Amino acid sequence: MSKTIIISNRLPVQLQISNGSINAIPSVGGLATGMKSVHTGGDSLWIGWSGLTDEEIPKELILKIDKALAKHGSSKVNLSEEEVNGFYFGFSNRAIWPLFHYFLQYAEFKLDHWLTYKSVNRKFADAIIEKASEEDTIWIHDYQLMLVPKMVREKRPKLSIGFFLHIPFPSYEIFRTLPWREEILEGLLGSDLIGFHTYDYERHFLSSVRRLLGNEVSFDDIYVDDRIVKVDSFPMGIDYKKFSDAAKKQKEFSEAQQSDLQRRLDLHKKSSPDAKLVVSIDRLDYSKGIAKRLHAFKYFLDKFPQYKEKIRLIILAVPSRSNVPQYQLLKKEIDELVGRINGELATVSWTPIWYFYRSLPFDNLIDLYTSSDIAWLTPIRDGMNLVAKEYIATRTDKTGVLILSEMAGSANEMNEALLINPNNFEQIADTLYKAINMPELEQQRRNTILQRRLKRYDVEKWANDFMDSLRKQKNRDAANVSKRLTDNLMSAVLKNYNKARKRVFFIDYDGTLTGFKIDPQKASPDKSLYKLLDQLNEKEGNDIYLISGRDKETFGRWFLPKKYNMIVEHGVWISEEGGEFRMLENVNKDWMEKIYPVLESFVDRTPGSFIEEKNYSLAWHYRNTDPDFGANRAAELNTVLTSLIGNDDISVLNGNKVMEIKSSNVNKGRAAMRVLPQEDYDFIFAIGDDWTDEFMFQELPDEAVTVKVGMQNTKAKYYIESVSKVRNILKKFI
Ligand code: GDG
Repeated sequence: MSKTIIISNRLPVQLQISNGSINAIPSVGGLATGMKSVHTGGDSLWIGWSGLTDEEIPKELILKIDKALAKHGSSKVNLSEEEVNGFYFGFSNRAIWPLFHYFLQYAEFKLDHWLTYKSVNRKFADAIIEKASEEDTIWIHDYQLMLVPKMVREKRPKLSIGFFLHIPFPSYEIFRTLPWREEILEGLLGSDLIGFHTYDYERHFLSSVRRLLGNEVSFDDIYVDDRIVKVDSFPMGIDYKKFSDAAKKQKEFSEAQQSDLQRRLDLHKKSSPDAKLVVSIDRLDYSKGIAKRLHAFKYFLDKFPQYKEKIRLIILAVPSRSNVPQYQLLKKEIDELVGRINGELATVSWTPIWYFYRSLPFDNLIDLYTSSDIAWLTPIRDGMNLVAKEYIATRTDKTGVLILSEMAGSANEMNEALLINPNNFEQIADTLYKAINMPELEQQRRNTILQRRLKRYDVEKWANDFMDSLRKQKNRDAANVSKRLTDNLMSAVLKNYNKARKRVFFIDYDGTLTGFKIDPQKASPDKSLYKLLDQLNEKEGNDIYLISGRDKETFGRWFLPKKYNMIVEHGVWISEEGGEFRMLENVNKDWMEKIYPVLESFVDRTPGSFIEEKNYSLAWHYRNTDPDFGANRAAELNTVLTSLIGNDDISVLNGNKVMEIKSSNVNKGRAAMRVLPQEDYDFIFAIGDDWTDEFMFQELPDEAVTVKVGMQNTKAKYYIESVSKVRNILKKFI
């Protein structure tokens, strides 16, 4: 039976060792809860680090620990202290975390950290390879394990692999500063599906892939060798029911059942009819903007002094990564700031800030959420921010105001919250004022909408959506695979070929017989290509047509007086058996004068693009421009040309990074069909890589063997993955 394997840095179980006995306690964190529906029964396994280094685990307990973890469907990856330091505290949290949260100034790029990151990723990958069978589905989590997908794919090419990034993916301008940027992208592209919290992170990732690796990207599909990798956004939700049920239960508590914290919170609320509680909960992390929030609070109290003695800010900062120097500095900064503000403003009956530097039990968390009139979350960058969602879920009477930084992923889905820029103190102070004075009806209106959405798209739905999408991707792959020109299919093609008496080959040039070059003039044929074409052509019964959009001068220079046929400029000219070019199609070129200056203006405004002037067509090449910019300009040019062309009999072809304007009655399909009746062919073969070749695939008779180079949608019967395979296929006909 196939199983699901989940991989994350940490296992969803906490290990406690005391007096030789082991206690494995399931974690209650968001991820562990969310994965419940995926991580169930005997058909799933969770692989991760236990939280204890090799040095911390007594040798005699290893087996016992493995058994205890197995009971929770978990299996551990063993890490030494040195590995944890280099991989987790080092590369993950001193390079990737700051960089991906736009704290470039904190990012440390150390070679030894990177090398440990790589070797630990290899350990995780090996653990998967050891446990996975061919039909299994693998879901890898987060920034600590970005190299794992490729490492697994190399050993197990058929596995279905998903990856989800829980933190932001930064813009290309930030990402490109990473010394090992290509390896990180290639690592991720080992997946079948890559998920992000928001569309912004997704488009940043796609842009980096296009710019740094040069892969072809079409909408959210990335073409990687013989695979299509899908990228999508899945905004993570919370266990809504758990939070709202806990809040309901807490409301029914008698005074005796209440926590000490709850009593303290109630005391504050009773201190004055307009007393307000504002809560903020985060890990102590510079990305969460705690220091700025404190400054903003002081700013607010200076601007609106009437709220002194009435408003209290509760800061719950959960200790995090205290081994990393930057976090130690931050702790010091926050301690001092809280001390300074409290020292300056406190009165005998009022302390403006209650500051907890610890993790509180779940029930206390609920006390804080349900008692606070306002949740104030001001991250400078945050992948999602689940606290914002949890606060809303606990507001059973629908009151309460959420102030949320627009830099948090969750702000995308929580428009009804009061969104702020965490750097704008004036705006924050005014928003806090607005929140304090927001009428209850208004609060309820906003929260009703928010709650409805959070309830619907909860964490279980998130996990199931991701898994569904991964399954669909696998099925899509399988559908694609059926068109791949495999060895078996090729044998059948060869059988027909050998039986045939008269055979014809239509072979495209650029992107088919040769890869793309920055300068198209440099893509001239090499010796082995001449040899291959000569041999194919000399074979009894074979006719070859090189069929290209190139101009006749270039092809004449490269191939004359070779004895094969050539159709150039998409079908305007033909040369047969080494003869001079003659016109195959009568075409009008009056339009060129009108269009040329338009293309020139696009060249001027699009660095890296150029015009190729052919006898009967004009091509605007944009392969060497910035990919996004080039694509935008191409769309713009398309609009301009469409309006200019009007009723003229010309058309615009969108090729592979080239737009070609030519007479409408010229295309490769029409040209191929004109030469076809000259002989009684009983084997027809056509191969090409781009849009212009689709005309041929469409026009040729049904029995023709048509082959697309690349995995994009095609009218061809078969495809092969890349240009590197074309010559081997053709060699089989010799
Ligand atoms: C990363 C991304 C993304 C907090 N204090 C206590 C406590 N918590 C719980 C909260 C919440 C969780 O911790 C924090 O989740 P966040 O989403 O706010 O932030 P990160 O830890 O930075 O998580 C983030 C997330 O991954 C998921 O993809 O949203 O952007 O940075 O669930 O309730 N829980 C208890 N006591 C506490 O004191 N029991």
